[in-house]
Amino acid sequence: MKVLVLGGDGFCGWPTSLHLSDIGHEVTILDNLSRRNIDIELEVESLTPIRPISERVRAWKEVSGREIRFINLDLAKEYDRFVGVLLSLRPDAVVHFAEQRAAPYSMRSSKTKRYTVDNNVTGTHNLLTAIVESGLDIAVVHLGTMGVYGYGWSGSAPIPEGYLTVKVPTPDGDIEREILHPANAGSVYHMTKTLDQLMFKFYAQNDALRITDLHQGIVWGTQTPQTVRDERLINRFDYDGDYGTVLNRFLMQAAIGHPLTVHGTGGQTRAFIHIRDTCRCIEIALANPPTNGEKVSVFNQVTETYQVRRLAELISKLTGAEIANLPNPRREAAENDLNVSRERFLALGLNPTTLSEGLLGEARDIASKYHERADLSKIIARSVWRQGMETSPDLMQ
Ligand code: NAD
Ligand code: USQ
Repeated sequence: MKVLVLGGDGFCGWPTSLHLSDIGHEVTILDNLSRRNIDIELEVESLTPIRPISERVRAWKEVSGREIRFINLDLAKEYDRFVGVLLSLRPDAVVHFAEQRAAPYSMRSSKTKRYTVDNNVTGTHNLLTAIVESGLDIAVVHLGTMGVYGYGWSGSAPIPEGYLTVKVPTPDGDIEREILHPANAGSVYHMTKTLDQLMFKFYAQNDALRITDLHQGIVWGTQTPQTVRDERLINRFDYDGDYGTVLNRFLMQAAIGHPLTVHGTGGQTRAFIHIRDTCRCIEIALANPPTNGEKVSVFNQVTETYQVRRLAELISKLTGAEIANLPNPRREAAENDLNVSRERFLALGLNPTTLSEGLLGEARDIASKYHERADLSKIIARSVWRQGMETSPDLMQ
């Protein structure tokens, strides 16, 4: 299959591109390298030393004999060029990772709120309208987020895979309708993913586009069977207060002897998936697209749920790391349950990687190997959800 990977230089996009290439797909990466530029803006770097994209694809050719093409293009700003790419490449499928994905970054300032909305919403809309303009029948696989559902909206009922059946009272009695699960975003970033959903619904209905939306949980780990094949292929590992996600941050903090930065009581329960399973889920989604005219196909792309404080306790037990309960810079429920339906991927053959499978150690080893690259001043999360919210003290000065 010919696959165009939008955002293929990023944390999920790079290992997925290698995985798809390794199993025989013809892969082209399109990326504007904005994530690398945000690192420069935030004065922080991936803990792992990631190589320039041209070197990455060259190394992959040397190691695997397979070619991955790279196109530097801004999906949100270079619409005509993007239509040209679709017409010349004629991909069978597009995998869409190309969005600003950090909730804390999206809440830093009005500038980053506006950038996140402009980039994510316009980028996704450009993709959809470009496919229609091209006249090609291209399947879309988009990375959404578990955060579109919010946490605790429907009590203890499992969060369904995208759709909810509701009863609408009418003068003639109740009628049943299937609706998208109500959106309940917790940040400007998560809000853009709820807007993406509405655009997908419209284009699937109006233009019969074939769209799969994957509501992914928090991705942890860094390496995959492809990225370990050469150091030049190494995946990024974000640990800073904006882009680092909770489990990878805890593993890195434990490796350098930093107290584990639990926000509030750590009663927040979230969904998780290992990066290897992300790659496998995309492979499965590409192999099982909806048909033209079918509704958007939604999967919950998660393998486990954990409470933040339980994760901290688990890692503390493994490593002896201290736990610090910091004031929470976010506006979010202090405690929540999370019960997620995840039948669709399991039914299609996903064999989940769990936290207990030795991969915690692998991620910790990576963090130990590169610990000298860490800038300790970047660890504490400084981005607050509302003016006046308390920020946390530095724990290691
Ligand atoms: P990332 O920031 O590492 O990668 C995103 C890539 O997209 C970057 O390489 C960036 O340069 C590129 N990009 C952004 N805007 C672009 C534009 N306008 N034009 C071209 N390229 C652009 O993020 P990630 O962690 O790899 O996440 C990928 C996708 O998966 C995102 O949409 C994110 O919302 C979703 N997701 C990620 C996680 C996670 O834990 N990392 C969890 C759930 C969902
Ligand atoms: N948290 C801590 N300590 C930390 C970092 C985070 O307690 O040092 C807490 C946060 O307050 C939050 C939870 O851990 O309650 C998760 O935070 P996170 O930064 O790991 O994840 P989040 O902001 O939700 O975003 C990440 C990705 C995003 C993706 C989302 C999936 O950055 O792209 O969409 O996970 S989900 O959470 O399922 O919506």
